Amino acid sequence: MAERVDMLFYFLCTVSTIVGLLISAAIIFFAVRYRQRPGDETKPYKGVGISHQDMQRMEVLWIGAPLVVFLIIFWWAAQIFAATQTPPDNAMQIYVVGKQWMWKTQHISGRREINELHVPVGQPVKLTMTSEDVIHSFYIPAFRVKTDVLPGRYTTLWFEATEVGEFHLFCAEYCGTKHSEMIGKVVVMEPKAFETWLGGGKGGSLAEAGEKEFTSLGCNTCHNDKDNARGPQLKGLFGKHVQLNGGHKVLVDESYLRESILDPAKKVVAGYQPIMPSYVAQLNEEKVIELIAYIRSLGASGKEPELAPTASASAAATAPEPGTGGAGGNQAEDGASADGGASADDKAAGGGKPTQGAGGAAAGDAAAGGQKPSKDTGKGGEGFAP
Ligand code: HEC
Ligand SMILES: [Cu+2]
Repeated sequence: MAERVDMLFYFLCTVSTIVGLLISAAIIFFAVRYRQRPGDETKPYKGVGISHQDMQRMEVLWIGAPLVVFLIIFWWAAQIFAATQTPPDNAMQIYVVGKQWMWKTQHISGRREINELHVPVGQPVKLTMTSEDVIHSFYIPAFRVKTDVLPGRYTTLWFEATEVGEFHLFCAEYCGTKHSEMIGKVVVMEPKAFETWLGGGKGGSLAEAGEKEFTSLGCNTCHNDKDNARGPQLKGLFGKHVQLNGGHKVLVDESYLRESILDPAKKVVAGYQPIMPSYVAQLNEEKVIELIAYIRSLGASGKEPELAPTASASAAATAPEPGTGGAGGNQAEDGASADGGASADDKAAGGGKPTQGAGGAAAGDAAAGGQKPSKDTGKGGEGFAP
């Protein structure tokens, strides 16, 4: 993207310079040519002698020429803007949480970083970002990309690094006392080196962490494979269109999942009662991301969710009927078109998988019911800046 942004920038500079020089030259030329000479004050004024027709021609010219130039700039900039807003389908997914005053990044593999972002060269990367407090702005000057990071919603940014190396990462929105210290670096690596790095983290993947949350928060008491489940089936949900109470349809993306977890009553799935409690008090943004990664993994890879059956017995005993009818209606809405996102994500996850050996170790870890992925504040200290 940097090259395209730069070309437009140079074009703007060139046009501005040419126009600026022309105007300056005209000012100087006219000031000299039509300066007042001795005796001029006493001569009668004769007018400028431009015909009505000439005047009209000049008007057409000075309106038309800038219009053409501005339309070229608009068309060109719109192309670039559209490109910056449209991550390719095979983009690798990474999550970013901004807070006063640091950047926390989470890779699908489960590897976490603070004020650092490791990415492979030559691979489109899509960041899904949110803030835990105030407005921040994620800015990588060398890549010519910048997107505001807002509390309460997800924004995205994508880039494809074309060179190996380290690049500055800034917060570009004044966000409090230590705003100027909210800096870091983007480390672009050869794909091989990146995979090794990615596999070096401890703990399971994001989805595995999310799966644990899902069980420990009791989500599975309502969302499970049982026929009389009180909540809708979450398998294969991501990327589909869901029918809501009141007739609207929504696309299931990260924002929708986030809202469904933190403010479930806002959009109620058709055929269901708004019985799901809000988890706003129990979850921070990083945990919400883990849950989303888990729910995505249900749709993306088609792997069976391992929902612990504990506690669902008592839940089912009190479960009202309406849940089941709705589930059928919900399934019927599953559009065929919707699967693009999920399969794309599949690829991205595949591309970003750790190397065989390391990946096996990580999976083993998690399967053994191992520890939670270490907190970013760093007791695990897997590669965080000291
Ligand atoms: C008390 C039962 C219950 C629990 C516990 C519960 N949910 Fe729900 N959930 C529901 C019901 C009922 C709906 C459908 C109505 C609605 O949209 O609010 C729903 C809807 C959802 C949806 C939207 C599904 C769709 O098809 O659009 C998501 C995502 C979701 N829940 C995730 C979770 C997660 C994650 C947890 C745990 C943190 C959780 N739920 C805990 C009952 C529950
Ligand atoms: Cu900031």
